[in-house]
Amino acid sequence: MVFRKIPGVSAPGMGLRLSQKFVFLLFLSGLVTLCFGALFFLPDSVRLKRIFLSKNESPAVTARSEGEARDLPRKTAGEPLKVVEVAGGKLRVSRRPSVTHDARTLERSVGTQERTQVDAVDGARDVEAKDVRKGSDFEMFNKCFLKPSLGVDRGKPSDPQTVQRRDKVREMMKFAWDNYKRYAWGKNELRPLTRNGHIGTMFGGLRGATIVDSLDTLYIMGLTEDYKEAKEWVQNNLDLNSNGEASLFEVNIRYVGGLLSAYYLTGEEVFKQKVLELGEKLLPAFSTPTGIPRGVINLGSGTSWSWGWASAGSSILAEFGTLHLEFVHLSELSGKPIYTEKVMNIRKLLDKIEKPHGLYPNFLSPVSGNWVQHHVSLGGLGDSFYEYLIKSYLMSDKTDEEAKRMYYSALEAIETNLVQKSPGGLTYVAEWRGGVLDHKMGHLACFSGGMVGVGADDGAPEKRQHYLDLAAEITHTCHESYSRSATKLGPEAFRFDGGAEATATRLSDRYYILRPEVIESYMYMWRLTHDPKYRQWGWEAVEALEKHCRVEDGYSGIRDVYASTVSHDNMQQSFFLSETLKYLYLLFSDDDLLPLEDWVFNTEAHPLPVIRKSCLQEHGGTQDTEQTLPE
Ligand code: DMJ
Repeated sequence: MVFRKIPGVSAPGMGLRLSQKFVFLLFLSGLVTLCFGALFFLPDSVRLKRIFLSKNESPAVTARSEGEARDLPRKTAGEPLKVVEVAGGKLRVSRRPSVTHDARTLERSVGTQERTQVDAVDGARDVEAKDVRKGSDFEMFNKCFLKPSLGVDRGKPSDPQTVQRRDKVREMMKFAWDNYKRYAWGKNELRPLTRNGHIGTMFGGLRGATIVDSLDTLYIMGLTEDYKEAKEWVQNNLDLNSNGEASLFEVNIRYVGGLLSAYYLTGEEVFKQKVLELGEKLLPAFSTPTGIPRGVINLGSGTSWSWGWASAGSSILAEFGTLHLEFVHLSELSGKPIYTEKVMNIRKLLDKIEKPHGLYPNFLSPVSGNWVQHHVSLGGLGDSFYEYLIKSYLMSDKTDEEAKRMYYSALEAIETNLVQKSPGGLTYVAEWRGGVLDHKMGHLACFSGGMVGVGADDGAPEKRQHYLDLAAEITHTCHESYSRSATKLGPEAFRFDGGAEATATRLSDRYYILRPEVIESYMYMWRLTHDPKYRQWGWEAVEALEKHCRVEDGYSGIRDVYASTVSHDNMQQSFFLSETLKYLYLLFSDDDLLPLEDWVFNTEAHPLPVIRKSCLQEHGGTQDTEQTLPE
């Protein structure tokens, strides 16, 4: 065959035209790519594959599900995102491989680092599954704890008297639980006098509040059989497809908090699945012009509205300000940044808005983003917002500087405007109504002894002792509100005016509904100071509870703490099992049971682990990306 020389084209092209050569090269490179790509589809055991692919190469990570991919920002769909840190107005998002225990989805969900480990053990399927389990969120968090969660001996104290006292609290839990089981199983609370269950309207048709609230208490107390029954109920009966009107706040602190804790303590996947399913149902509540959620949400339709009693359709500070801890963990477990974005948006708005004397009023319009009234309180309506600021900082492994700044400046404003000393020398936190002080302190505000104490280490160093003193003084005042009553239990609210000192003056404030706040502060103060008086005060509370609140078939609140013959309200609140008894048990345990270095308690006493970002990344995370939140 004779090749005709084309002017301008040289001979080494075997006489082909430029366009022919191009097509040929294209074909050749396509063939090479195809052959190389086929290596990925060969089983791991094929030698050829191991020769050509180094251990660090892996198939691309795929999205866990279509739904999930839809929720991810567009440019990153296909790779699960993970929020790992909130600092300086930036939401830092880390891409890390999704992890699942489901062997069927293993292949699809396994990510680069897990795949690397898997390849390292040469492809054996069962080993592969085991290896990935090592990287579950539960396992990763466990690797990042500084201490074992349940201590060396489940926190068993060394002195016999404390052992005895702790055993007594465990017996109280068993008694409360057994009666709930006998008469109210699956309902929200036990009515111990009428021996039946109570459902109520707070949880929007969700059931089993006492069960979900008790999971972690049963677990840490070593009530294993009861814990297992509770877990089985969650697995088989906790129906999240309810259609009722729920309090976003209550569902969050009890159900979301309870399930999260149960997952982080036990690693049981059922809790994670349930909490992620529930978390999704809460998101529509944030669809307001400001992103500040309304108080009530229909869990079925997603419609939300404000409480009828809240003035001018406002949202409540303690409600929308008490989502942060749980929502950050929802992002952790789901890999979806949306939960953290929602609560960061709330944080930003609160940080920016003008505050009277630096104080945060209790009512805010979710439409305009303005305060609706100037009522400020560390008790009901305000309380846990402040608690969540300092705890957000602690839970972020002390990286959430914004939360820290907001907490200490709020505390400064509270000290300047609200903290008072009574003529009798008692320190209390008054309420503030547009500049006028109401010399009243609610039982709920008694959590603040513990809060101020727990934050003492992280403010200005020269203020450490001042904060510890303030915490001790508030806790002392709250103890006085107990010791000045006939029952040795504290009223719902006590006053410091008209001659009153830590006592209720109104009939309507005299009740006690098994609340935990005073005991919560004893527990924190004990851990911080080891002053034996806190254990002694806790024991006095146990005796009072046994004498006045224990009835034949459970525990009940009482209507008047000053009456020598008590009248019962027929309600065993779920927070009695979740908080009151848990804090008592911790008070009589060694500090290594749920150490405060590793765990932060949500406002319903559900322990949530500290998020140690870099450690978690080491055990399964990859690199970070930064995403600035909208101003
Ligand atoms: C609990 O549900 C929580 O502690 C909440 O923050 C306020 N009060 C009750 C118990 O008193």
